[in-house]
This record gives sequence, structure tokens and C-alpha cells, in this order.
Amino acid sequence: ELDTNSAVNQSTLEVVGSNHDCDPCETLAAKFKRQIHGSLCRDEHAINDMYSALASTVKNQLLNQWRETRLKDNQYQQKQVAYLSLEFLMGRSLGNALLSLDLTKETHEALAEYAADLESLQEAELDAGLGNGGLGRLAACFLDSCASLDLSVVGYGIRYEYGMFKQKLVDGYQVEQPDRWLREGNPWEVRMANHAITVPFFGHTETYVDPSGNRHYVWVDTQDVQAIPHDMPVPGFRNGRINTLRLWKAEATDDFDLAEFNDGDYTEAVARKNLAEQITMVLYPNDASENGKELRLRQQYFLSSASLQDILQRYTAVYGADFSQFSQRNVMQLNDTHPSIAVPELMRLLMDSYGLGWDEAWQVTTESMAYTNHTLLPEALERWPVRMLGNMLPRILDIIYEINARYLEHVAHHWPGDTHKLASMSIIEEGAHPHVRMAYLAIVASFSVNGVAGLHTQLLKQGLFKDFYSLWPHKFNNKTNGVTPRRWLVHCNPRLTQLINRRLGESWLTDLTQLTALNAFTDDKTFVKQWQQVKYDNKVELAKLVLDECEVAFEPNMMFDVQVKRIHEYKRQLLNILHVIHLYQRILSGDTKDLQPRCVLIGGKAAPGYAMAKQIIKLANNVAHMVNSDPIVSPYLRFAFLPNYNVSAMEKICPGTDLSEQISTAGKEASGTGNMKFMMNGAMTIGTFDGANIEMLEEVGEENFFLFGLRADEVSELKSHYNPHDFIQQSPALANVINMLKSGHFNLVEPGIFDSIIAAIEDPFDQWMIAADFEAYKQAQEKVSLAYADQQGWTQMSIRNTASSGRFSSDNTISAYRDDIWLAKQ
Ligand code: B1H
Repeated sequence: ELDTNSAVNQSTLEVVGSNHDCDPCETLAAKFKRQIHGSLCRDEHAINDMYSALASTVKNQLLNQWRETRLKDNQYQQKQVAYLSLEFLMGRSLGNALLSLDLTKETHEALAEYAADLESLQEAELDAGLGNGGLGRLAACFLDSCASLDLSVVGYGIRYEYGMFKQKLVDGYQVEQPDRWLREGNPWEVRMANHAITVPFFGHTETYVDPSGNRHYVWVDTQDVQAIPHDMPVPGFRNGRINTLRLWKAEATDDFDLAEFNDGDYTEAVARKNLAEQITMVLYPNDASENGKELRLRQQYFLSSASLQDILQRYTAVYGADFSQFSQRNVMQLNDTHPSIAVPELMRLLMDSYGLGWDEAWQVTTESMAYTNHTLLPEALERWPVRMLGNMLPRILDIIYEINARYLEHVAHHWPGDTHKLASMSIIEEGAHPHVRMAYLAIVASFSVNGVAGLHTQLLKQGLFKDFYSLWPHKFNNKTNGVTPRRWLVHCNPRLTQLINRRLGESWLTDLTQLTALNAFTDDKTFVKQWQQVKYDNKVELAKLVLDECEVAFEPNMMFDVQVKRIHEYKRQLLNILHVIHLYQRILSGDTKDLQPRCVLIGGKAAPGYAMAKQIIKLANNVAHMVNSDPIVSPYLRFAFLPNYNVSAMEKICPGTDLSEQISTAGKEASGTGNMKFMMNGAMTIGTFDGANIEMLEEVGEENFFLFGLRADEVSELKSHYNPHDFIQQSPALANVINMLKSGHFNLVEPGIFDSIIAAIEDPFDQWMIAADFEAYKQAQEKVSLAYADQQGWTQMSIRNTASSGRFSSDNTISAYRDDIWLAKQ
């Protein structure tokens, strides 16, 4: 029986209330006008105010549909998916909302009587930078696809006051500045104070035995924190569904201060509110590396506990305490191990709050948890000190121990007498300072474990999680990543969209595989010319951005060669820079035959504590300075480092790119998603046989992809006897580049600053094998130049890349999550 009068439904109605913004007859223009004039602090001459007014108008416009979606979903007509993630890199919302709700035309009309145009209003929106890079942006693309596929999915995350830091460059060095993205308010969010949830920390556990002999646990003397939901709408593409991204904000509980108040220290007590509110203050800016900070664990538990309590409240409002249907009705997808503390937390809530026994709770948990792994890099695998867990979350640590004990019995049964296996597979890493291995905890408790590209999943099964794979082969599956074509083609590249629409109509928007029909036009001269013109126009715009941000003049007739992503040694921005130095040397020596004029762009943030990544940024800037200040060089080569690379920058970058650099050491990039955005926008890829590059190559064919370098198995084979000097000797070009670096040519007034980079290239333990791949990379770049010289041939390849990108729509990825994981019969 459905309880449609449940608390949940009641208060959902309150959110919207009686809002005359929902009058279906009033035009958007009229609502917008009211929004501007109905507020004291909206000035129709201030662009920020205009943006806020427009965003509020659009948000109000979707409230009705949003509420209807919620009411329907609260009745469990379809299975509820919770996507738990510490990161949602949403970027800007306005353009996306207008596109999804098909309001662009009405909005232009609404703005007609004002001085501001839509584009500049969109530019006024600050990015919601609640993520580091690929993992966070993937979560955002997934939300778009889930809503567009009419799936009932709630994204659960943290409402960080400060998102990803802003990157400034000072003397070529990265300087981090705080990102107060909520400074001017967030017109998209709805605060849901009446849905607050309490999350416990610290304290200790006590046990008692009830009259019938059952042992019970209570977690007492806790320090409680309130979790306040702030909901953001996630509109589906023109299908009436509005899903929710629920972001939790930490606030002090009202009775936090009673004890101190009674001691008379009222002001001190109120001031202590800060401690609770610190939890959601800032995003940790470490991409693909963990740092083990206590505050990070608090964030993880805060998100996990608040979200699970919310899910359980919604479920029990309909089904009461009967959990036999829970896993048919709910699934939790863990975005990496970051929210994996949800495993013991769900056990705790089911047992301690709802009275289930261990076995029943374990069944519910293991039938509703699914885990996605995003990296094989050992430095990113989360391990929490047992001491820290025991202190902060004592009841949770008890449960982890119990899970481990029962699971190890299973291991012992599978490998009788193998004590080594017990130690290596234990959730607890023993030693002087024992740790909890969060990935193992997630695998043990999940019915599905997936990697994010074919090679990545294969390496998980053969390497990192080999023993788990032999224990539970049925749990493992691949889900190759994707990106949403709404943001990454339609919104960011209107010129190309229009060109495609003229040939294919609009149905490809929700079925990107239809783009293969473009292959029929590669010999159509007019179409090829138009395609080329679109790319040129987009390059003009990208050149403007580069000029504004870097003061480097990019010339649209030159090739635009781009690498934008987080700065990490495995992504090998260094290899790219070495190639730029090589080109620079060729030009200086007069060797310009077959040399295709290029503009090289690198952008990305380094984790603030990652010294080598910061050095690489400095090197890029110093090389850029030398390259760009030499008039002999500039007809052939220009080089810029774009500061503060983020989602909205990528929206301008990928449409104007000719060549996309995807050059990670094979086996290290789990998937990559930027690679797909470039491909969709008709860029060619130069790349290694790594991550999703492999599948892109498979789709587009080797003739339309510049592949180079060692394969993953070759990288592991070479590791034991790698000698960079062999490769340097065999490559005069590389030797020249290294000699020039050693000569101090790029750091004449800053002696020695690049010594650590030079040493890394020459180090036999260089895991990233820069020297080993240089020559192959250089040769692939020569092929790129030759190919680019034939503009018609290049344009045909460009068309084929877009035409073959359909498989990388996140709609496709999410359909597979839906069919194989979320709705799979258990
Ligand atoms: C990816 C991360 C990541 N993998 C830890 N792992 C983080 C790990 O803040 N942390 O602690 C943050 C991020 N991010 C990326 O995920 C992969 O490197 C990409 O190859 C992949 O495309 C992306 C999405 O699956």
C-alpha cells in the first residue's frame, strides 16, 4: 500500500507552495520582468543581477515538473537509484536548463527589451566546480543522461562552500585562490531545512543483552551534526522529468551548546558552531591521489550517513519496516571508494535503527550496493587508519571488523590453509599502524564491481582485484564511460549542431549512434567545406579566449593542438612539452620542411601538494615564453598555458580543437572522458593504447587516429630493465631536447629549477616512461603534420571522428548501467 500522505510527500508540496510563477499562461518574458522588478537588489543594468533574475525565473518555471517527478518517484513506480559521489562537477546550469526545457527562443524574447544578451548572461554564471576532474564531471554527465532516459536517479553529494580552487599564474607558477562560488547566492538550489538529518560522530558504543538474550549495540555520547539538503534540479532532455541533485550542507545542531550554555559560556558555545560547519567547507583538490586527512573521512561519512538515512526514510514512508523489498526498490552506486563507508553505515542503520539481524541486514546491503572503480594507481587507493576510524566512528569500526571476520571465513573456505591469502585479502591491512582497505570493503559488500573502460576492467580482473575476481567472477563488469552530447555537442558547439541538423534532422540528439549517417557526406564537397568553416569559426573564438587569458595570439589558420586535463605525471604533459621544445629546435635550426604551423595549448590544475606537477606547469610557461618571444619561431609555432581550466573553458576549447592529446602511459588512464568530448567535436586524436582511446580507435578506425607508443603489457615488461639512456642515445631529437633543458636555456635567470624534471626523465625508475615513448610520439606528430597539410583529407577524418563518437554518449553508458546493474534481477 502506498502512503501518499507521507511526510515526504507533504513537505515536497511545501517547497513549491502556492507559487504564481507556475501560472502556465504567463510568458517567460513577463515572469522575468517580475523577477527583476520584484526585487530590491536586482538592477537591470548589472549583468550579475540579470543573470540571477533569469536563472530564478527558469528555476521557478520548472518547479511544477520537478514536484511532479518527485511525487511520482516517491511512490516507487520505478526502482530508485542513488548515485553517491563526493564530487559533482556541474559547471554552469543556465544554458543546459534552457536547452533541456527548450526555452532558448522564449528567453531571447524575454531579453529583447533589455540591453544584455543571453550569451553575456550565461558568462556571468559561476561554475559549480564541486569536483576535481574526470570522476566529478562523469557524475554530472551521468545525471544528465539518467534524467534524459527517464530514470529515477538522485545524485547525493556535498554542498562545498568552496569548490575547486581558482588557478592563477604568478611568474609561471600555479597559485591557488579560493573559489567562493556561492558568493552571490545560488539561484538553482532549494534549501530543504525541514528534511534535515542528524549524523553522529565520535562517542563510544555500549552493548546490552535484552530479555530474550539478543545483544544490542548503542552508539552514545556522540557529537551530532545536522545535514541540510540543498536540492538542484536536473532536467531531462525535453521529456518532462526533473531529477534531483541533493547536496548536503553541515550545520550545528540547535542543542549543541546546552552544556556550555549552562556553564555560562554561551558565546563560546555558539562560536563552536564552526566545528560542525567545517565539514562541508571545502573540496579536497587531489585528483587520483588520496591524502588520508581526518576531515576528508568526516566528509565521506557525513555524505554517506545523511544520504542513506534519507533513502531509508523515503523507503519506510511507503513500506514501513519491511525491508524484504528494499533491494528491489533501491540501488546505491558508489562513485569510487569515496562514499564506501556507506557499507557499514547501512548495516548500522538497518540493525541499530530498524532492528534487523546481521544476516538480514547483510543481505539487504549486498543486494543494493554497487561499486565503480576509477583508477588503478596505488596512490589513489583509499586506506583509513583503524585508530582514526575507531575514534571518529566507533560503531562503524565494530561493524567493519565483523564484516571482515565473516568474509575471511569465506576466503579460508575457498583457499584452505592459505594464510597468505587471508592476510593479502583482508579488509584490514595489519602492521604497526593497521588500515582499512576501502576498495576491498566495497568489493566484498557489492553485487557489482565495474571498471570504466575495457582495458581498465581487464586490468582490474587480472591485476589489482585478481583474487576477488576468482572468488566472485559474476560481480565484475565493464561500463565504458561516456559524455553527454547535450552539453558536449549541442550546447557547446551550436555551429556544428546546426550543420548536422540540416543533414540529419534532430533525432540524433537522443540517439547519438545516428551520427554514423554523417559518413555518407565525406565526399560531399559542399558539406566538407561547411564543416571546415565551422571548425574555423570555432577556432576564431578559441583564439580570442587564448588571447584574453594568455596574451598569446593563436592564428586560426594554424593547427590547434590541445591538451587540457589535470596535471599529472601519468598524463604526460611533459612529453608534450618536450615535443614543443623539439619543434622549437627544428625551427631554430632552419629545418622547417613538412613542418605544419601549430598552436599548442596546455591547461590544467596541479594538486596543491604535488610538487612535480607544479614544476611541469612552470616548465610549460617558461618554454612558452621562449617560443612566443622569438619572431623567427612564431610563423611555425605558438605555445600557451591556459590558466584556470574548468568546465566552462572546455565548452569553448573542444569545438575549436584540431588535435586532441591523449598521451598517458599505457595502463594508467582508467578511461579518460575529455578524449570523447574532443572526438565528438571533430578533433583528431593523437594517443596511446590506453583507457577509452582503445575503444575510440576501434570505432573510428586506425586510419583516422594517430596511435603511438608502448602498450600496457610492454610498459610492465620494460619496467624491470628500463634504461632511459638507451632511448636517449637512439633518439638524437630527444638528446637535443634534454641537452637544451640542461643548458638552462629556459631558465637562464632561475638556475636549477628544472633539475628534478630532467632527473625524472633520466631515472630508470621513471614509471611514466617518457624517454621510451618520445621517438614514437615525435613520429606520430610528423604524421599529424602531413595529414593536416591535406585540408580536405583532414576534414574528412574530422567528420568520421564525430560520426563515430555515438558510442561515447553517456546515454549509452547509462543504458548499460540500467540494464546490467541497476535493474538486473538479483
Ligand atoms: C579518476 C579519480 C580520483 N580516477 C581520487 N580516480 C580523488 C581519485 O579526490 N580524490 O581523492 C579524485 C579523483 N579520478 C578518473 O576518473 C580517471 O583518472 C579517468 O581516467 C576517468 O575517465 C575518470 C572517470 O571515470
